[in-house]
Amino acid sequence: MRSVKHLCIITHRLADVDAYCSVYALSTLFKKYAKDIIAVFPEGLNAIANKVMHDLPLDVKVIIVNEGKEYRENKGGGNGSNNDNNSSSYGITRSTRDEAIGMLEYYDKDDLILIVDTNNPVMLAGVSEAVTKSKARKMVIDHHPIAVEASRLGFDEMRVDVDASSTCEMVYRLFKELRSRRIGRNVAKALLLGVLTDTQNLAIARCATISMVAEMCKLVSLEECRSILTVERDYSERIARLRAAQRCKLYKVNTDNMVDANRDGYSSPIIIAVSSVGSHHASAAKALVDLGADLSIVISSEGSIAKASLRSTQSFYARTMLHLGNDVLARVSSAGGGHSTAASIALEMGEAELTKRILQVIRERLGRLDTL
Ligand SMILES: [Mn+2]
Repeated sequence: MRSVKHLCIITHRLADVDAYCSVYALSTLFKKYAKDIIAVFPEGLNAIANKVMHDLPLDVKVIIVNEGKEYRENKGGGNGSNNDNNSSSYGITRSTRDEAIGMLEYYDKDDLILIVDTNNPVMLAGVSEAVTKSKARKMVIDHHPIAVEASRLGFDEMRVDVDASSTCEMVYRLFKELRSRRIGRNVAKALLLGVLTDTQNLAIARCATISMVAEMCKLVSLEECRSILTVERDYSERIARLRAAQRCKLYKVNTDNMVDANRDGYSSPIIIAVSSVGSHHASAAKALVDLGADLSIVISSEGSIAKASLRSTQSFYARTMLHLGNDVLARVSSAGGGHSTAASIALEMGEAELTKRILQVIRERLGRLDTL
């Protein structure tokens, strides 16, 4: 760390709040160590992360890799540090992947590539190859289970902790370890935003996370962070959620033969909801679980690519130990993966075929699926 010339921080494609906020905090932490810092966002940021970016703009160079599209916005003055002006200009370069790739090719041993919130090369989209080939030192900070393909990227150091609530929590630990940088208000806000997002507003937080949250709360309020994260769903997303419910097919899994079938209250059958939408499949999958499904599968397609989003309840995972990322989608294809109760995949195939394959894997683990 003492001698980093160029630092490039890369997140997974379509960065979420945890990914963006990790980049924000790390870029502040590394200011002191690196000569220059560049943040790369493959395929941009999701809607809510974009909102956070407006509130907490990065004051390092930002490259948003837009596959196939070529246009630029000029970098606005670099001294956006610590100002409270929410509408302050921030520098963003939108570019094709060539610029990011060219830069990584030029990196050498004195440079560092930091991958955050993902360890799966697939999630790096267009820049994955360039990272693999780069001569720079490489480090990953992540709270997802290690993907088998991760070794391909050739990391010099891996900080992976699946017990951490979020990558932001791991970045917080890094601050503590280095002790070289006091955590300022904006960094505290970023770290708290990442934790809140990845713990569903602390609903699934563990005790270890709470002490960090308490420390951040000395600098920033929970209310302020929650207000940034609240977004009204737009029309198309609400329609997608309702359509998913309208079109959904239901299956029942008989749980009589399951080991813990008679554990208190656990004897009711498992309900699986399968549906398809034109867009917002992840939100729709979440909606079906909110309605009462134990497991939901929502498919949508874009051109010749079919995408699926899977969600389940915590109790479904406790009963079946079926990890939606590792046991279901990673088995359908190496392009799939995710968490125990939320996972996604995108593959070149038809919707019907993808649905069939996912249900087949689930059937192998849970047994017969009866139509409801
Ligand atoms: Mn995360």
